[in-house]
Amino acid sequence: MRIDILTVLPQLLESPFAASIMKRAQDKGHVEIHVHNIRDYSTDKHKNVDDYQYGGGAGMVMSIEPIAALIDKLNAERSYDEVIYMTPDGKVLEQNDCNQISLLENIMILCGHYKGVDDRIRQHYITKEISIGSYVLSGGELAAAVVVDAVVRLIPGVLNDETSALTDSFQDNLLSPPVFTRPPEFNGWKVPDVLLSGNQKEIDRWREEQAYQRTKERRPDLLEE
Ligand code: 6GU
Repeated sequence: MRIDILTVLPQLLESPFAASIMKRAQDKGHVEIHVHNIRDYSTDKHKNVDDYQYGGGAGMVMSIEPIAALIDKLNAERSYDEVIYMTPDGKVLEQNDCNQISLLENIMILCGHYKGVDDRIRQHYITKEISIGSYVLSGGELAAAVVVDAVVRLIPGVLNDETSALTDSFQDNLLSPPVFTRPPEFNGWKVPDVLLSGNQKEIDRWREEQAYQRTKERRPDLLEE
């Protein structure tokens, strides 16, 4: 998979992909992540990437020219399955969206800033609009990093058996059961006996029951789906 991220703040997207599973996924060739600075495509003499909005009002709008120049350049190099715009008024991301995006070959992700982008970008270039929740971030970069992380870990081969995505919370509309490791007792707080029993059938049954109970208590909406 190839992911091109379009941003006015490329610094914000350096560390999220430079460690752990995201780094290994790139090193092993499962994904290429390219971060592009929109400002490099400004032809304005001050390298501006935003302007006052028509009709008046506070807040700047990201201009169409530099973004269009960058998207046109990328489109000429390869064909993209989706051009995603990160925006608080997009569809709220869920695991199923991530599963679908993880099957794609090439995607672009445009990060919004200020009051957003000139709407003609959305009308003529964007194929999917994503939000990561009902709250407002200063820009789309952190949200884009969330999407990339959630998607890349689903690409076959990125995770090994121990970190398998198949047992993640949400994959079966259930939250994950509680987990424990050594020591078996700390401060008098004990690990549930069943996990030390060696009876795999009992353990599996206990985990299923716990997953169901947790989901019922914390996210009953998932059980209704
Ligand atoms: Cl994608 N962008 C911004 N700026 N805020 C958000 C968001 C995106 N998703 C939730 N809040």
